Amino acid sequence: MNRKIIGSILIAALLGVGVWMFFQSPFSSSTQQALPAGVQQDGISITNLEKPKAGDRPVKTFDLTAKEMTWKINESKEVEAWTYNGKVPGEAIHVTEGDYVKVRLKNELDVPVTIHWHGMILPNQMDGVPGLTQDAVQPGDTFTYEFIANDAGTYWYHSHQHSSKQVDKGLYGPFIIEEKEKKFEKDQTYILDEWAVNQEKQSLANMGGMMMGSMSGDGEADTKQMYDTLTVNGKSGSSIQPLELEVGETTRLRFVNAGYRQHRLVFPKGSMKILATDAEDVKQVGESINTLEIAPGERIDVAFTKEKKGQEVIGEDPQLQNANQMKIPVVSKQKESNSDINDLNVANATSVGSSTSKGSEQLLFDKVPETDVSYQMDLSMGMNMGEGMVFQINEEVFPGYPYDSCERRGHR
Ligand SMILES: [Cu+2]
Repeated sequence: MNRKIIGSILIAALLGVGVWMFFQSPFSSSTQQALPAGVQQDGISITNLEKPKAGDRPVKTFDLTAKEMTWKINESKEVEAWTYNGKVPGEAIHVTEGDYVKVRLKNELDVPVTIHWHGMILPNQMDGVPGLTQDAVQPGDTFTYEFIANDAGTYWYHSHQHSSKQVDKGLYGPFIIEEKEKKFEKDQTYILDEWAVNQEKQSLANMGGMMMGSMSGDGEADTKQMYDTLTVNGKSGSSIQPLELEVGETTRLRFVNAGYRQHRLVFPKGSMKILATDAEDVKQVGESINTLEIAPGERIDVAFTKEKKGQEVIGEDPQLQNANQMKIPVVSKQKESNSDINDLNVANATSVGSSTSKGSEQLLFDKVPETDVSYQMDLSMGMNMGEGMVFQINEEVFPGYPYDSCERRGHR
């Protein structure tokens, strides 16, 4: 480990809460464990820590190559994407609880990358946070991640190097840890995302020109207003692969939101039950719901049953922008007539509480615990000199201290 990293670690430890705040972005779920208190005490650098050992566990090995690809979103839209193994989302990784996982990352891009395993509790040096837990993997270099897949559930992986740009350009994929005994025979993962296709075209046309503010000139969109295309597993609209299911059949559906926008998915009424949020099993009690609000970075698993004959649809709430582009048709192999299409019914939609996180709390606890201290954090976008659009907490950007302007309430 170089001195720069040790420096970063010391600064990180000193800044404490400030760094914690920074890494609480939707794209770094488990990095609060990255503050390496042990480093100062015994002087061992994270990168020299001993790797986990496979023992007699089954070893599952995967190769992921980060590379550029022209990715076809549908018949008329394509983007210059950054991918793991030439696909968006990247190669799906399925392992079984208890497996020892080895992932060899090769970087064929001309920028450094890493892989962060979103939601997984891992040994620090496998967490994929450049400058904190590893050096970023340079162009042409490789790095092998090794860890035990401990807790069954839905996770995803993504680059953590300049993640606002690299995840946006497609460097993400599903990571599924299956239970030793699967509860559902059928199992399908859907990763939601949004793209700035038209901006990319304009930006390519203006290559070398002066692009101001929110446009970096290479297709990266920094503001959510610029996203004009919604995708499910990298495809949009009629290019989205239908879900094949017979009437009465139940499947596990795993949803991951890899984008910057909250999505609200509407299901046919009475067809869906929540199984887990963020890889934590939940028990859905009370009234049936048919709307899922899924925040950036969040994962929600549901059991879905095809109740009706004919084609059904799971899709973005039609009241939201570009909703038509995010529709998963549910079809049976038997021939169906067009008159049998059962489209989304928003009028009957009931959501999971007023926001997803509140809903998750309600799902996770029989009685939601009362808080002692609460902070108000207003998330917004602002303009910064030299940087263009920035994400802010209480109008501060890292390393600012957003609590200064926070109202601290109810402290005992
Ligand atoms: Cu993440």
